[in-house]
Amino acid sequence: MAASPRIRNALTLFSSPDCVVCHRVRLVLAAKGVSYELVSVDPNNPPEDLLDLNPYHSVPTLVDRDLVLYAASVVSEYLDERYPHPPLMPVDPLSRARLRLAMLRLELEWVPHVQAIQNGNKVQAEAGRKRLKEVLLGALPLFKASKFFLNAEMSLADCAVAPIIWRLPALGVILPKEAKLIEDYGQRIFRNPGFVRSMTAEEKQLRELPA
Ligand SMILES: N[C@@H](CCC(=O)N[C@@H](CS)C(=O)NCC(=O)O)C(=O)O
Repeated sequence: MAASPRIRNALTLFSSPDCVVCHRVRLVLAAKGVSYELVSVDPNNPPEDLLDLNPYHSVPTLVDRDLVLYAASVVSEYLDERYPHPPLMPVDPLSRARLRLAMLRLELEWVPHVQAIQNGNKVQAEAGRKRLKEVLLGALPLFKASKFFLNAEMSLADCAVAPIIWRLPALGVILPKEAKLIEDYGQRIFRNPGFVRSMTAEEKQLRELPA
């Protein structure tokens, strides 16, 4: 579908102010150093442009001239190919497939708990906290394996993982001491100037940046 004539910039991202999935795409854009127009969306009251462009009305939605993309995985992979430097995927097919699978599992098994905590009722939020803690502890070996998530260099997977780790204190998810390396991993990413650039004012309030 063609982009709406109301969209002024070639590259435009529809994004919500505290959305872990939107943050993932904003982090990819920040890592690439790409400038774009940010359209801030209240998911409960999406603007007409978004209703016209995306049949699911979801954020993040990216418009690049006549191309309209949605689903964070599709948008992130497109951006990595469209702006190849720095590359955010390894080159060999095996490592690429592993990272894609990890990102899929994160979408299916981690993100719904974040959203339950943010948007659910008290019972759903409490269940979300418990499950998110469990999946993170279950993933400890993955955080141990390399400097970044399943990879020696920062990748699209870190762009998906780090926004979740950033939110843990605000979500009320407190990890035990033996999970310190998850926090250490987070701090490595949070120190990156791209991470700071990726955040909205609302997200910056969620915790202190490392010194
Ligand atoms: N699978 C989608 C999910 C994104 C998502 O859950 N977005 C939420 C905001 S955090 C949203 O747009 N909710 C409103 C809706 O889906 O109508 C993606 O990867 O982009």
